[in-house]
Amino acid sequence: EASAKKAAATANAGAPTIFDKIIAKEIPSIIVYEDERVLAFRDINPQAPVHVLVIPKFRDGLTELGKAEARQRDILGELLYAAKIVAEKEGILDGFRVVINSGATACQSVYHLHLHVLGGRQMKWPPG
Ligand code: DGP
Repeated sequence: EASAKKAAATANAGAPTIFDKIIAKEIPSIIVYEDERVLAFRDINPQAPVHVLVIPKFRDGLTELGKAEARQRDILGELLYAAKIVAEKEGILDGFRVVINSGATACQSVYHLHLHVLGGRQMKWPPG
């Protein structure tokens, strides 16, 4: 299992991030949903009563949405559908927000693509 984890990490282009350790369960997280390719866990710094991050388990160069390639369309769709499953599990299907910060100008801080699923309160628009 350790070598499989190492192989998966090597397949990830770009510097490792804290999310690699969360995927490997080397650091704890509160997992809300998980399948073979997607992991969803609670954000450590929640901005709403529900704040869950949805990430690909194999980053495969997907450091940020702005670097996505056509071959990654399937995983991008899976992440979005996982966001819906998270919203359903969390009981916020009546209204929730999905955010992707792509790049420093958008305040992205972890360079492993992730969707923020936010809800459980009245959201405002425009976002900051
Ligand atoms: P962004 O700014 O879009 O790159 O969001 C990164 C999010 O990751 C931010 O909301 C905080 C969250 N985060 C960072 N480190 C950890 C961690 O170790 N555990 C968890 N659960 N969330 C983290």
